[in-house]
Amino acid sequence: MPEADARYPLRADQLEAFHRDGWMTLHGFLDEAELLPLEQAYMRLLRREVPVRGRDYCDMTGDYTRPIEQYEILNVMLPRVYLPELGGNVYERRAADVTRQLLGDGFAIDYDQLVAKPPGRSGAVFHWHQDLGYWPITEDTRTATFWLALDDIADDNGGVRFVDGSHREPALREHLPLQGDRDSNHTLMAQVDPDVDRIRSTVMKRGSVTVHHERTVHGSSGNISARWRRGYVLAFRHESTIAAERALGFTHSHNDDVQVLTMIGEQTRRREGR
Ligand SMILES: O=C(O)CCC(=O)C(=O)O
Repeated sequence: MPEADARYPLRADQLEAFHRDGWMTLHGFLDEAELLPLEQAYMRLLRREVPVRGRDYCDMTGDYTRPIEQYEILNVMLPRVYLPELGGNVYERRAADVTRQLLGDGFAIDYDQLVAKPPGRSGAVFHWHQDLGYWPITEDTRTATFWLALDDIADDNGGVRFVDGSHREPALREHLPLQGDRDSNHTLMAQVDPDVDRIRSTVMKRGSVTVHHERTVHGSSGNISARWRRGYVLAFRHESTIAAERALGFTHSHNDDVQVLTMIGEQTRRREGR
């Protein structure tokens, strides 16, 4: 039984929304007193007061070589590895309680991540994608990915948008290389048709979270506002899945040198006749 402050009983309509749409918003997930220490830790990592190794501090727009001052997105992979005091915080514990209600027992944090867009970064785009396409093939793929807002979120500061029900499609969508050149740009983009797909934005206050399924198509536009857009991601997967990933040498660090044979990679190779 989780500690009292970690309990977050879901209503029936929230459970239903996650399974029907492939994502949901939980408003007011953390209160201001709970957010403040997390925000302090977040900013220490973002300001590089805590050392982060190699590519785990990077821009997520596909360019690892750009000087930090020119980053569009400030991304920190595996913050709890670099700042162990983050481990076991109230966000982690409450999200674990929600995961248990959504997916059952035996789930743990596979990885965490900070995804920040400073004000006025129109290039801070996460192209449409399905998370599962970037991960190794495992028997059990179930995932609950939490995205905690440290700022009020809307479309203008690059809030995440989701394609409702896309997690229920029989296969992953085809992901095409951006700019048609897989070698110079490693960004892959899922095909989304605004005339057919039901695209929904997230509009939520600081302290709220979205939770999404590993197959739900999602992405976000640049930050054209004068305020920050800071997200703190936690992904829960089954302990057996995490063990299978680690056995392949896959840790979600951008320093991993394992060549992951993703489903998207397969699709791309097939399409290019390789
Ligand atoms: O922060 C974003 O805009 C996208 C994050 C994302 O793709 C994810 O958490 O899976």
